[in-house]
Amino acid sequence: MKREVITTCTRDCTNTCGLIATVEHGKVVSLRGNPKHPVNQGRVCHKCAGFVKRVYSPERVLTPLRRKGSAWARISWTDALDEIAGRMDKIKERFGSEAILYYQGFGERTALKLLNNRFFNLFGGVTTIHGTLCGGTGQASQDLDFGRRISHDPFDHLNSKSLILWGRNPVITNINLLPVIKQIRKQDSPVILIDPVASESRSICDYHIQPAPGKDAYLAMAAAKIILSRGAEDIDFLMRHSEGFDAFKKVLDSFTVEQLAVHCDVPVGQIELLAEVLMNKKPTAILLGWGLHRWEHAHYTIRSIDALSAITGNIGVAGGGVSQGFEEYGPYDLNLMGHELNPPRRKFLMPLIGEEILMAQDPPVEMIFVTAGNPVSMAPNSAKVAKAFAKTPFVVVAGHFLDDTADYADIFLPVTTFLEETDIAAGFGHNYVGPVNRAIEPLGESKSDFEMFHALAARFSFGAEFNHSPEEWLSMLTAPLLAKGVALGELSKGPVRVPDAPMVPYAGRIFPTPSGKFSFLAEFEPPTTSHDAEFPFYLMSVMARDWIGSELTLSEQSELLVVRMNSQEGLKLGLCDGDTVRIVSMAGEMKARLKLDDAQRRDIVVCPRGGWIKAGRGINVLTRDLVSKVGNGTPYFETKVNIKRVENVCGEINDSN
Ligand SMILES: Nc1nc2c(c(=O)[nH]1)N[C@H]1C(S)=C(S)[C@@H](COP(=O)(O)OP(=O)(O)OC[C@H]3O[C@@H](n4cnc5c(=O)[nH]c(N)nc54)[C@H](O)[C@@H]3O)O[C@H]1N2
Ligand SMILES: Nc1nc2c(c(=O)[nH]1)N[C@H]1C(S)=C(S)[C@@H](COP(=O)(O)OP(=O)(O)OC[C@H]3O[C@@H](n4cnc5c(=O)[nH]c(N)nc54)[C@H](O)[C@@H]3O)O[C@H]1N2
Ligand SMILES: [Mo]
Repeated sequence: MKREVITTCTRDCTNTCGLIATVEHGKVVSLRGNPKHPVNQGRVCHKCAGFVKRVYSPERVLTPLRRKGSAWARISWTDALDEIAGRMDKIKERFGSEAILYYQGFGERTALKLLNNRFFNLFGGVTTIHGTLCGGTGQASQDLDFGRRISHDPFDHLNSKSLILWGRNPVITNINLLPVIKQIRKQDSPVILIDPVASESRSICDYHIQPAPGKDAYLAMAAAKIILSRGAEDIDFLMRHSEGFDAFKKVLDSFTVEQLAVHCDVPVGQIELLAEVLMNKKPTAILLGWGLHRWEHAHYTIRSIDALSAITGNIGVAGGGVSQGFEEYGPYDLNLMGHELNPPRRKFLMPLIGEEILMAQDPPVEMIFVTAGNPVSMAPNSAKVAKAFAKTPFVVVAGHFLDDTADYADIFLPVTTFLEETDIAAGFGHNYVGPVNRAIEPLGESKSDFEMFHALAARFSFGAEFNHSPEEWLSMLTAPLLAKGVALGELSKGPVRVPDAPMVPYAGRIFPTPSGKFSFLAEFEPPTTSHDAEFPFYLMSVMARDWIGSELTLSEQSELLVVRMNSQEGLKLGLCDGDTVRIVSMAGEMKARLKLDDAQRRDIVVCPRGGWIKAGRGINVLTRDLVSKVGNGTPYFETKVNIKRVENVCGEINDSN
């Protein structure tokens, strides 16, 4: 018996690929790209085959677990949910419902996941999180310029005569962009990569500019100055469609191009090249990545880039724009989250989650419920997050594997993967909504978040209000799409483009700002940075090629994490390629395997994010918990480190301390 099921990848990734699962005897035997999906057109990355292995991994947890001392014991769903409901009632009675923290991670952001919040709101409203570990800084910054961040449809980039990947690494993170980039390069449109890291995406670009990390604002301003000095600005846009240009110009006037070049550590010749492309190869699409957000003053970078695009007349035109991503929850009726059912409830900042939990009073945090996240590994300053979780009297984690966060759980609830679920998925890399159709029965005793909260709701007086089938909820959640003419039946059959998503945002050059105009960055006061001899390198913990987020198993992590650094810097420290090293920061330290790499800047070390602490690969043991100045984002890359030798493959063994 062989069946094919049309579904959509729901993992936390820019691609959100359409998939076809082949099922034989109730088991998924392969997962391949759906050739009829307009975005991935049958393509998938190698992580897709890996996902089937993940679903059937012997390490996956398939029954509820209760902590008994330091060990886990199997319990029934009935006992697990009875205990959780009982604790929730008691906590509410004694401390109020805000003593419960609901932490929703990024693991899966499908339509039905919005109802997790509804459950907690029907309960009375608990403490939730705001701010982000991911991309909120860029969004908030672009909201200031454009009124609302709206990206060009990825297919609009086919109209571009040049394209800039600014802090984005699509070779690893967004394979569906690659054919678009290939196509425009064939048409002689140059592609520029701007990234302090010599990333994999160099292979698809004509030029690579490698600015000092976190200093792109100076680069964008220097290019803007050159363009203005040549009289190549779009005067009509500046006069009629923007405001605040004079103030921005004042900021530009306070520097010379040479000073700006020194600040961003890019030769003037390369900045001229960037300016030439912007002047002579119009329109230019600028694609911002998420790496750019991970700085305290990321808004200066993003707003200066927006300004550069505005000055060159690239806003509101086909093939132009500064695009940064899409809203995966955008197509749905967000009111169903139920936030209006209660007065506003307490929110904790995600970037400071450890601190927030530890400092909470009135009420203190008595319980944490985590779904689709692994904050102990993925939020900054792991030691502090772990301390906060350890101190909390009752922790429930719903997930697939016993990761670092599960180590602090009292109850672990096994959830299904998307292959076992019915749902709808939109993405943050394109404008399509895709069906999630159940390919196989839930493995073991696993339940979807939806079924889990349903069963939990049945233990409270509001149970009946939650009690609808997934199909009923999906028709309510997708009401805004249905109102735009999409049929619900269509949504379960295949991908559907959000009907009113623009190909080219701000066409007509009208902006959803109060004035209706594009708004320039008007103030610029970055902190002065000085060289830190103790911790000389920025730690660039970027997306891994072989996994998403922290979606790994323990057995996949037996090797040391590989950290790359510039060869000359390595030699200066007496280090050889392949050495075992310690990466040391103000917050902590960990071991790694060193890879010397001539192409890297001298002031950075580069490693993949997502490893687990218990496997010795949790990079956030090193990162500081800070919050960005705009957008409540997480400036992971403000962390500076040093590299110390543990074991030298060139001969001697010693600890250099
Ligand atoms: N394989 C894989 N794919 C993924 C993920 C994954 O874990 N693995 N995760 C998904 C998620 S959650 C996200 S948010 C996206 C992220 O997608 P991307 O934004 O493409 O990936 P990042 O690695 O976060 O950052 C991209 C680049 O930004 C650069 N960068 C960092 N700081 C600066 C700076 O100051 N200036 C400049 N110019 N560049 C800078 C980094 O060096 C990095 O190469 O990828 C998604 N796709
Ligand atoms: N140092 C450093 N740290 C970073 C970053 C960085 O660049 N550098 N990037 C940040 C970014 S961009 C992001 S998005 C965050 C991600 O941070 P998190 O969201 O905390 O981490 P993930 O590893 O994506 O967690 C996903 C978990 O959800 C589980 N899961 C998947 N589907 C479901 C489901 O339907 N239900 C439930 N209950 N669980 C499910 C998965 O098995 C996995 O355990 O990490 C951030 N952390
Ligand atoms: Mo992310």
